[in-house]
Amino acid sequence: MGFFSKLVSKLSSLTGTPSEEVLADFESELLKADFGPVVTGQVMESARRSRGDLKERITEILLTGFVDVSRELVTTSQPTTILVIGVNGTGKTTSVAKLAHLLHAEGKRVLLTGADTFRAAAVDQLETWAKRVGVEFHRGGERQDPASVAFDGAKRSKDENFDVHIVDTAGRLHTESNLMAELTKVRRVVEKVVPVDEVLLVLDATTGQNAIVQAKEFMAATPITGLILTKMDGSARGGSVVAVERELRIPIKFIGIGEGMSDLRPFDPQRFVEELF
Ligand SMILES: Nc1nc2c(ncn2[C@@H]2O[C@H](COP(=O)(O)OP(=O)(O)OP(=O)(O)O)[C@@H](O)[C@H]2O)c(=O)[nH]1
Ligand SMILES: [Mg+2]
Repeated sequence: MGFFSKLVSKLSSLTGTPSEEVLADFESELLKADFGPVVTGQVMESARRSRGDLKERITEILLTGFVDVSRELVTTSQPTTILVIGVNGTGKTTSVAKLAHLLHAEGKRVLLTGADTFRAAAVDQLETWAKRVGVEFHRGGERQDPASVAFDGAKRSKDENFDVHIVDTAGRLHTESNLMAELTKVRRVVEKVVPVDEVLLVLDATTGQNAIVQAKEFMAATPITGLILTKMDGSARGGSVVAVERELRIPIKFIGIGEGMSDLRPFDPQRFVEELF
């Protein structure tokens, strides 16, 4: 049963105006689920005037928060080139593996480049994933500059006619301006070889409003074409999907729902909202 089912049926079953206590409970559920202050405010306003059509009204409030654009991966370049970025531990490397798995299953030849050269373990982690998924992997030299590794990967992806090249980057704090500048450089250098089709920002759904703060800093460093919201499993905080896209106006292209390579779903707002009821 979806997040709103119980709440809406409770309100709808009341005769007369809902009590302040019932409304306060409802509001705190919405905030706990990370719908954010604006959506929560709009839903509460509807709830106060609660009559039979509450479900339709909430559906409308939620759906208007999503941008009306395609959520398909852009695949214009040859090879399709994807940069994956985000704060430490949000799930970038795992998402790269999941994406690779998805594209590999479509019959695409995929190359992964580990541009996270600060930690040897990070590159090993991606290599392990590449083997598991069954795609090719490009490793840079130890201590090689991330932009230069990404450049080499891009060159290889082109020379060897890969269909898709995905670059995994090191996690970085959105407040560290030199690391943000490095991202700009990674992109610029890759684009000497081939235009970047997608810059996907990975956000951890369980971090709520903080994800929005992070995203704004990344947007200042490089244009972002899509979001991946991870850790949507095992958490009742699905509301961040609505809050994040409403605020950032960037399409959520995928959601991560687990740690395995199959745990990535293309995001569909209509279906998501339906499942909340
Ligand atoms: N439950 C769950 N766990 C996830 C999901 N995505 C990633 N994780 C876990 O989150 C942890 C961090 O994932 P990574 O992919 O290493 O994150 P990262 O952003 O590459 O981390 P850094 O490279 O250190 O910045 C791992 O334990 C993953 O298994 C998801 O959708 N759901
Ligand atoms: Mg990583």
